[in-house]
Amino acid sequence: MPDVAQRPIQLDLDPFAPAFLADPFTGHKLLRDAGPVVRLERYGIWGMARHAEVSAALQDWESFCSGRGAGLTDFAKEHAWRPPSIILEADPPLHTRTRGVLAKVLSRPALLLLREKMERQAELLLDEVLAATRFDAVARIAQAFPLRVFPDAVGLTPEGRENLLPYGDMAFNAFGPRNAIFERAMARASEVSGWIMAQCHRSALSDGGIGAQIYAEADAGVISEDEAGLLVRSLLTAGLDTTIQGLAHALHAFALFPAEWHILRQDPTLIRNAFEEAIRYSSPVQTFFRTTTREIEVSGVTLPEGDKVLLFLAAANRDPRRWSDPDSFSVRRTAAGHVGFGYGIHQCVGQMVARLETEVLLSALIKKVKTFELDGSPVLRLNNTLRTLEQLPLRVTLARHVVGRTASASLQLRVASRKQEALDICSFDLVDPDAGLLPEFAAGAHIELNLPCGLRRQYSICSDPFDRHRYRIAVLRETASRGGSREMHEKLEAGHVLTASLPRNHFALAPEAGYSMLLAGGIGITPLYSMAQSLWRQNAAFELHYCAKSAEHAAFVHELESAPFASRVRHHYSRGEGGRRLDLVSLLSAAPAETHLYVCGPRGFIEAAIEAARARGWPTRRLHSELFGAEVAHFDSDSAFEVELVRSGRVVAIPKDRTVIESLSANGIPVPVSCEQGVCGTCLTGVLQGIPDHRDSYLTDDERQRNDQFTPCCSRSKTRRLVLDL
Ligand code: QZP
Repeated sequence: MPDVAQRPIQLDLDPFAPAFLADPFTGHKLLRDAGPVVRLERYGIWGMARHAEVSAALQDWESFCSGRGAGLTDFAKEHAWRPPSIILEADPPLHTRTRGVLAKVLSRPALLLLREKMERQAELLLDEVLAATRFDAVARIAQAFPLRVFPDAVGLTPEGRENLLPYGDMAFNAFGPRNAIFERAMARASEVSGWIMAQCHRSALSDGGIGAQIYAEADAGVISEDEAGLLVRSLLTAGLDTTIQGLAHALHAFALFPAEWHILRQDPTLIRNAFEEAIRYSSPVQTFFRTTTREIEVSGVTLPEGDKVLLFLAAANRDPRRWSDPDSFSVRRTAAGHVGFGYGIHQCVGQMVARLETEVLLSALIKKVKTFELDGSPVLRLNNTLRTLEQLPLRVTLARHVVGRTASASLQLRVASRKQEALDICSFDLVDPDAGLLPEFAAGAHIELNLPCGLRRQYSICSDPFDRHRYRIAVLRETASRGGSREMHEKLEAGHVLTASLPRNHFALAPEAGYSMLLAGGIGITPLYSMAQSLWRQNAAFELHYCAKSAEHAAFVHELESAPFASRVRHHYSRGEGGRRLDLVSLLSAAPAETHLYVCGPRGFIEAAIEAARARGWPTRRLHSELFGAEVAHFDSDSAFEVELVRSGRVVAIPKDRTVIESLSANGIPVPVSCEQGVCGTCLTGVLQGIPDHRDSYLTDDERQRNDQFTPCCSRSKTRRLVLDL
């Protein structure tokens, strides 16, 4: 085809008419099949409904701006129904600054502090609702849950909260034309808006809430007092109807695809993906507008400057050009790349709120509900932007037993005993609450504990893998603790029951090792102690070197001295007389050929040992390490490094000006990715060796320190090479 401008395809279609909104699927197919860009003459606007064009327009914020409004109203020509949002309806540089504030207060680490409270609320709510087996899931669950957790999290007063949903109804309708649906929503506009605006003031918000955290950014000078108020307004506009409808549609999808519920119950680790797929499949936010900032050609059609462009997110999310079997809901599908949250710089900054609420609710629901089905037709409430379920009648059957241990990938563990092992080190014996056998683990494995305060912490198992009756862990009380080790030391007593992950292992013994050298630094003894017991049972040759500040700082000293393998253990102390410090160089030179080295401890300890071994020519395959402790290493940003993909053995160079994702994709290795700014966690990838330079706002400090995963969309490497679980 010659490369000439094509005449635009015109459609006489009203995407805001009741018939279209009641059944958008027919209209979406028509729009997609009509062409990559269509002219919607009724409104004098352009429309895009295919994934490729929608996604490209969302990423090109310089050509398709938001500052002239994300609705049909062009702020350059007409009055907005309220002062524009300073994040949604703004472009850089204003947007960059305001987004930074919300990104911080809505980041996953910030929200995880709310998780435990949410989990309790979900349990309570579901116990109330499931007293009946037939109910309206919109009112009882999809609305009730966010209404119980979100306004509290923001810090709103209890009075007047009934204004929140009418306000959302107004705002989402106001992105469309001034039709009858809009007029109905605006009936009580001044009263409702008045209440909302009053809640945005600093004085209306309780201490410690997300609202107060936004005002703290005003105190820090990042935004003005007025801007803080407008950002609180953004939370109140966008934070409730969206998550409510996300939940409602997710429940609807499971009722329509009952086999998917079954799959989720068998493997709850799919919940995260199920959330993503529910957003793709249902697209609560159906459409959004941009405005062209210049004349721009899109797939052969020239759009002039200053025109409104309607992006059909929901149509793109079911575009058969992008998705196979797009109208099926499948919790195993890779849904990353959907545009249900938008894409690019404006991608939903509150997505972690939605994700957390949905994950918490689904996690509680799979334990309690075995099957559910529609108990009548769902009722829609037509809205110009948000696909809104007003009623979802469900009938459920309850699970007689909670989801089983093998299916749920989580464990209940009872603290059988605790013991002070050394200065600041306490060990805990964790057992099955029913006195049964625990799942097997191999030496080097760790478990993740959900602490009562809501924090999650990973601990290596230091007991003998042969002993299936207990997992023993040992915890160092860290002075810079963010709460985990303090809670373990001060609160965790015999008799307490915790949930934990199944054992996972990123630090396993190499099966082929002829001789093993185990080097422990401080609390790094834990996985190595387990390894020593395992190697002893296998009659394998090994030596264990245990470095600590002093004998008082070392755990398990007496046990190790009376162990059957005591002759293979050497203690090294850095403080005090005697000078029994570890001499790495002579140790490594005396090692038999083909020795494998296992190192665990603080970063500096590991790096010194690994570097010394490398310097003596030890190949990577004989070097194994796991990082403990909390130091922040030297920040050597934006240098080149390389990644090794463990499954294929391929090594890919990452130049200093390219992300890992970009470099992998340029080498034909696609990794699912979404926000490309370290917010969403979609691209989270396991790291088997090397130390990532974390640049995301997804991982908690604790998760970063483990260095066993990173976000390749924005994070880099502190070591010359990262070995990835790809
Ligand atoms: C609404 C605001 C689906 C979103 C576009 C919802 C939304 C986001 C932000 C705001 C309003 O900033 O007021």
